[in-house]
Amino acid sequence: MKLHPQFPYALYLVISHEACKGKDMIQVAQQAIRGGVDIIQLREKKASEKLFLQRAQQLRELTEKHNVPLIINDNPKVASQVNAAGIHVGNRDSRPALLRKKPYFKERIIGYSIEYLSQLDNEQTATSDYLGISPVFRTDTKKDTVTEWGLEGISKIRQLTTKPLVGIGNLHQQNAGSVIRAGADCIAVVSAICGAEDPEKAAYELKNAILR
Ligand code: TZP
Repeated sequence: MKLHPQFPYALYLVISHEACKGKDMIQVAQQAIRGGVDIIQLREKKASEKLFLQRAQQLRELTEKHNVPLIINDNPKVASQVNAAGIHVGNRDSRPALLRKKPYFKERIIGYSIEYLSQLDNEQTATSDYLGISPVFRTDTKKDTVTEWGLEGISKIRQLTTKPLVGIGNLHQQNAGSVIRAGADCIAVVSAICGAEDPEKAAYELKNAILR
């Protein structure tokens, strides 16, 4: 595969304390980085602001050491407090066009999830750096989703935009390659790495499946 020049990452880990199911989140992230994860998003939907910040700070220390960009899910304050590389927002979260006007996000990565084709024409898409195709396949990790894009959905979106596309939703070693071949630039996963017995091995095998 060829990396997208504006988003040169192939394997994207979306992590939370909860998804690590009792394992130490920072250790899981460290193993995932060793296995080949290129970029990490901290997505804490259930944590208090204080815990979110604490976890973000710990993850920032680790990612900085390994030169891996850290993206914060839908919390501009935490993102700027930890000097994150960027932010990811869903269709019902903060608006990319508004975030872009804030000095902190002017030059940082803004990711935006696509749930409807009509979003492709809006100002939010125009001001974001990459689009999350959410979800590619239905997943128990996030149940409040609208469209199951499938491989056909990715191909369709690929024809309509040159923006970097990040597929997410029930992706694993067996289907990651087909998602890239359908037109995605990057694969994002939660459980395929956080829920794996050996996160390093899981990341390594996923990366191979993508780059093959
Ligand atoms: N957005 C769309 S699907 C999803 C998110 C955050 C969760 C993906 O989790 P998993 O475990 O990789 O299916």
